[in-house]
Amino acid sequence: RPIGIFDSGLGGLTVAAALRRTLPGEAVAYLGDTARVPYGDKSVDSIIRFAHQDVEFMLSRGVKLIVAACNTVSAVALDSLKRDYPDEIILGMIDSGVRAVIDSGAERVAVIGTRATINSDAYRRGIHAVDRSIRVESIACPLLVPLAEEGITGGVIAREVFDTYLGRLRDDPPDALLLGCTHYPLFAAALADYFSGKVRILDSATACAAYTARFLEEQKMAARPDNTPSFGCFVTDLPGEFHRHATRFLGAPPGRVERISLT
Ligand code: DGN
Repeated sequence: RPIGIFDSGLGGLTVAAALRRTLPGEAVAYLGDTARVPYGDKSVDSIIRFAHQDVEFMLSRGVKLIVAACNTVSAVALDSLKRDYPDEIILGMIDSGVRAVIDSGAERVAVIGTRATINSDAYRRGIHAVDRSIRVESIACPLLVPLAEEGITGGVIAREVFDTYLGRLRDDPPDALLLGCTHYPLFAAALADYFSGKVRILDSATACAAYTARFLEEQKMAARPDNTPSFGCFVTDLPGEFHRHATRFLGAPPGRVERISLT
């Protein structure tokens, strides 16, 4: 059975890419709710409602586990999903991101994400549940999502946007920067450069993939070695547009993209 990965749109493909690198033998079904992206600026009620519909669709595809590959959904709706689907395995982005911060040994970390993720305070709460002594600065960087979708992941425009949100950290850099949004791994190189290599960049997509791989191994749910891996995408709007941008996020062409409706 496939692993179901869902996101508000394209961004979760960075998680799918990391998962395919870590678990090349697995079948993956990806859902991007492109008709309603971005979730990051929506209300908590809307995000929870959309996330429930995303999960229902994933279950209809017979997946063995679901990865909420959207930091916004994970920060805002995961508790509600776990309450309403107690028999299903739903993994989010927060626990693995928190683990990456703890394992980095950082004493001071900046967490960046969408407005909804930062307003939820989920990463800070998660980090402090493990270690209260870590200093956490949380900063919403909403412009980075459209920038990544436009393919502007470096150069003067990206630098201006970094200055707007992260300028104050440049003079007094934290030990680590957690990329708490699906789109931000695309800026990893430019951000490392922006901080002159002084800040450790922690990528929540890679962290989530490693966490999922460990989980499958522990639960003896990993695909058998003779499994034929596959990758299929479902979107709620404009499959052609998704296809055009997907390679940048996935690192490879996405294959077949089917349009579906969630409502
Ligand atoms: N996928 C969202 C996240 O990781 O928070 C970013 C895109 C969005 O919905 N704003």
